[in-house]
Amino acid sequence: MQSLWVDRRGPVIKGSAEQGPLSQQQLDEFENKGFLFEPNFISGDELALLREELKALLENDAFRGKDYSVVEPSGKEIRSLFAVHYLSKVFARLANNERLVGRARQILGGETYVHQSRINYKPGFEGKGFNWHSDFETWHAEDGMPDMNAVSASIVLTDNHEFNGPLMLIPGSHRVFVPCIGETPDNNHETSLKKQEVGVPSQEALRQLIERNGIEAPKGSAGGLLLFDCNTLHGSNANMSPDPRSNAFFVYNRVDNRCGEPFAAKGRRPDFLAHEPEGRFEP
Ligand code: 6CS
Ligand code: FE
Repeated sequence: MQSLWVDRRGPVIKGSAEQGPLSQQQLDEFENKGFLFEPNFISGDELALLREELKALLENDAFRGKDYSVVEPSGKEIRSLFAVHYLSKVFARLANNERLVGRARQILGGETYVHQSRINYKPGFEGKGFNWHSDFETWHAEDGMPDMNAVSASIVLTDNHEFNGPLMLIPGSHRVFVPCIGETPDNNHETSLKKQEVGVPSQEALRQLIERNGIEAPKGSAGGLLLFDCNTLHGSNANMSPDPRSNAFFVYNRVDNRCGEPFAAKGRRPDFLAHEPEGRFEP
């Protein structure tokens, strides 16, 4: 019987506590669990400005219908807005903020660039979920990302509670690579960004990994920071509450891990999903 997964080789954390800003204890937690949640990372006026910009971007009709603005399966509400660090000066400043870049550099052990940015809006009642998946599986297969040297920084912009679909993660799942069955369909992203059905782990692999370490869903008020490894299995439920669950994500990739030809897809995905280190993006 084919094995459910392949064990990941080598350390997850490639930097050191001496570099800062994360402590040895925080690095150890990330190494063991594959994620680290820091409540109240951003607050006050800085958070208020981000929330205003979140609303302005959501209401900007210029983005409607563009490939980087993905709507929910219902076709109405915006599900994800990609390349936000190119669309917004406020989010560009946040993406380049040393408090984030320093964490990424410390975890990855080298200089980084933004491989992808997005705001997942998950509007009240309408925001649908995301099936369990490893981002690295997609970025390796479809964007040509060679190794697991990328980290996602998710900034919680609206309160995340148990009813509005907080991000759920399987602790320790970053230590195994779960191969996904089936070929990558052409232009897979045109459906996977709305509802990912291809490139998802088997239920047996999920069952065994969840039996080992359970599921965690960091919750809390707006302003928290969730750092998670590119290979940590995660997903989220639909939003069953009136409260939006809007998070901004920046994916930092190590410069020497830049994307090349896809490892399991016929063609490269559009640049709003996989930026080049020196790339420009024309909205
Ligand atoms: O395909 C991607 O790049 C996106 N898909 C998911 C479900 N998470 C990561 C990323 O935003
Ligand atoms: Fe994801």
